[in-house]
Amino acid sequence: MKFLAWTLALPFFAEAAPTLATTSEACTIKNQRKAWHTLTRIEKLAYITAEKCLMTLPAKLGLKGPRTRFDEFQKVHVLATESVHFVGAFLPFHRYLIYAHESILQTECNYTGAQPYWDEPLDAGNFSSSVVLDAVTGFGGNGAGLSNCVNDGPFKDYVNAIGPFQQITDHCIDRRIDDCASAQAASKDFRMVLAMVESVDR
Ligand SMILES: [Cu+2]
Repeated sequence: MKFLAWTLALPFFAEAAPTLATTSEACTIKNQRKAWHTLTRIEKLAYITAEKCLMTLPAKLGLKGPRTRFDEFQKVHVLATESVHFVGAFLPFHRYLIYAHESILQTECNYTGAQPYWDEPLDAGNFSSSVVLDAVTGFGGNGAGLSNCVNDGPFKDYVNAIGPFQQITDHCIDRRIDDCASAQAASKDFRMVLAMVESVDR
């Protein structure tokens, strides 16, 4: 959905900055982002390995709280939350954060793939059984117990230093899936939201 919304905005940027067209060059390196369910097992494991690398690299931005490079992304998001949510900067900020995350996986963790994404409409109403949440070739399953700690998969033992919200506390990665709510990831809902965005832009 974000990709499509950004694509819709491109003509407006092109009008405001016509010099962009004269500076563009043909791509020499492909960085094609693919849906998780289309990746091979090797590609999935390569991404998970890179993400775990990020969780072992020491923080370097000097922010209060983060111990690892992974933590730093979460901290930057926490610090920016009040400024970038529910405003026009929402999509550009999050796209930039994802781009930075992808770039650091590649430059600091030897990841040679692109940032994968979750094709959510495929799993609408059924997130809990998505291949994205596989315990071996995914991100682990639903959380359990009162704390909703994820207790399987590659990230089950990570001690998260950032959050909840503005707090700095050590805690597990938690997850609580609501399959009823996930039904709103259906294609028809995406199309409805895009139609709303289009109508506002005009
Ligand atoms: Cu956000």
